[in-house]
Amino acid sequence: VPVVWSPTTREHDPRHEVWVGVATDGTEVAARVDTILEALRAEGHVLLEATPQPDEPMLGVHDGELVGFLRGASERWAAGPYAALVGQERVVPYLFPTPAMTAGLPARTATAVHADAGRFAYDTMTLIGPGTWPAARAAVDCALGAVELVLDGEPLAYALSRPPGHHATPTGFGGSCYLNNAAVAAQALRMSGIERVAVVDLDAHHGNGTSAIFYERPDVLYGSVHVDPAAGWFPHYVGHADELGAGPGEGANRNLPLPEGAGDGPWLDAVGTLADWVGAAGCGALVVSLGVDAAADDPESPLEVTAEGYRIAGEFLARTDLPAVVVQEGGYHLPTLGGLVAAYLSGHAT
Ligand code: SP5
Ligand code: ZN
Repeated sequence: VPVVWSPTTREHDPRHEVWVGVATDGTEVAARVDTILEALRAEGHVLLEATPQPDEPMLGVHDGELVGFLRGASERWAAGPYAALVGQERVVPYLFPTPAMTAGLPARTATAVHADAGRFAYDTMTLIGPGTWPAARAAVDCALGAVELVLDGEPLAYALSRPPGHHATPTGFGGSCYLNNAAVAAQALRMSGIERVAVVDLDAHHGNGTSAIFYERPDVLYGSVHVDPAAGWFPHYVGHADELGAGPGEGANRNLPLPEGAGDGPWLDAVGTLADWVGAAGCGALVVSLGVDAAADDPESPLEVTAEGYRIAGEFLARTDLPAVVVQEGGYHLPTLGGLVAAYLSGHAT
């Protein structure tokens, strides 16, 4: 399976996440790239460096204001007084102008970048450092490189995109995600003339960003299996079973939340349901949001999926017989991360 990656994705170093008011160690670290690369190299996959790709598919799923903010935020922070004053190199979202604060007032921007960040950030865990923009943009290039390979006739290509993307919405960032790599891939497949595209999301968390991007669109199906947000898990407010899409997109969104502790049995039942659903929906291509944080040893989710489970999930999605772009999402247990990705690809490639 061709693997598209970029050394630039290593430049994003979150270092910390501000979680319940505490600066915990960052989970979405640059070393993820290298451990996955090594595992895939060892399996004999072909590694290809991403090349710069056009902005259009990205701007087809994200508001230009979000993109502009992400591009400029780190420099704004460095130029202001606080970076040196507090000894913090990263933009930490600090104030959120939610309707609870600003209802009925004209929309405004904020001069201070840490307050302006609240127009786009929806959590405090997703910090912006000097390397964040180049890495996030390179992650999009990885996804678009994999799309290009599939449009050129590869049945399956893998994008080692990092930082991940599925929590990034049309106008917002959060959940360690800045730009929605998988959604950009789906949009690029659509723009190539494929009339209907499916996104199947295997990450342990619901991909609220991808869901939001396509919620009212009938041309991109979104299906996800994830730990039930109602059980107290990120993204908390989105990912429930009754979210079915809206307007022309009604019926094109499908969420299969699982209880804490669910393992291969119920997880693979859900993956099979999603594979059958997208396989019967008249799609011309598939994007897989491959988070491997549903694995039993992953510190960020309570699901208990095995590497063999991921391999079988790949087999199930291969049965859709759709050309497929697999995009990396979460997965945080460095010792097993690469093996889980390799397991999935071995199942999908057979
Ligand atoms: C792409 C993806 O998998 N994003 C995950 C976003 C959810 N992160 C929630 C983190 C909650 C608490 N983490 C505690 C970390 C302690 N080091
Ligand atoms: Zn996740």
